[in-house]
Amino acid sequence: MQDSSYLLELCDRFKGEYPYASKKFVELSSEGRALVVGDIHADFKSLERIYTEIKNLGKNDKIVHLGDYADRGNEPHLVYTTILSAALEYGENFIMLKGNHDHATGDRPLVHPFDLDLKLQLVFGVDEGREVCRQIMKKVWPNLPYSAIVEEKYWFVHGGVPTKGKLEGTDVKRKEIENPDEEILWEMLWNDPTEDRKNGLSLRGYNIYTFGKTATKDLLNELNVKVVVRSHEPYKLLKVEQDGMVLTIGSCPNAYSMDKGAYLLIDLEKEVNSAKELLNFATIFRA
Ligand SMILES: [Mn+2]
Repeated sequence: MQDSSYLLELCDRFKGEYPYASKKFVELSSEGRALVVGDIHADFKSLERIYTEIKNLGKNDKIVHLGDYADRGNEPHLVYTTILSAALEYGENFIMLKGNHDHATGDRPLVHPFDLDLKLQLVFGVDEGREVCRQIMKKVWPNLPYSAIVEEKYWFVHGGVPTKGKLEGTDVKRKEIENPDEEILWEMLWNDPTEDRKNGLSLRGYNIYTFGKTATKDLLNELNVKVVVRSHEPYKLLKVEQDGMVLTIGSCPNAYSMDKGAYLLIDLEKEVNSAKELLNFATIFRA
């Protein structure tokens, strides 16, 4: 069995040392570049591949993780150890967003598959594994920001646009994105885009919706940005949707039995009008 003390120490330090630990909404400057990483889902091999880019980053460059760190893959301990150490090392330049797999109501994660507990037990032994899982849920998850913005350009979020159950469009205000209630947060973590104008019900579950083009346009206007950059559907790999208003990125091919994964290294200083332009900043790697 492996020793869990370093990972437990990282969990302990996270709330006090990670600069966005108490923030729900991160405002990023448009200086430098952003290494944007989609869902990882315990796919450590892909994370290592993506992190080879870090050595090329400068002091104004950022790393933006779009959430979903564990479940599915077999190495959540290595993924959490690596990402939490990077969060503490890069501080303000490291944005570790919350995904639906990094969210609990009380101490109950409301997601399937939820295998973090079991996978950690396999690595650390039953008691220690359970304890590491508890500590991640208690000390890391509640301290992850929900979304990030680069003014006039990008809104980064795990799932997407909240609809509050409206049939078409959304009247969610910037203040509600900055400080969402549980219902809006839930939709930000769980929703997926549809190519319809209207919103729809999602097969994913209760109070989850597909957001249509009108809702996306409404929120882009409200936030004064051009593109929603999100993950949550890794099998889309790198997909421009809704006439260039939405980009979906998938970064964990090994967790989804895919042969390729993707990440972005966006030049934030460049003007942007469509998600299509982001394809120029993408790298596709082999699983
Ligand atoms: Mn997800």
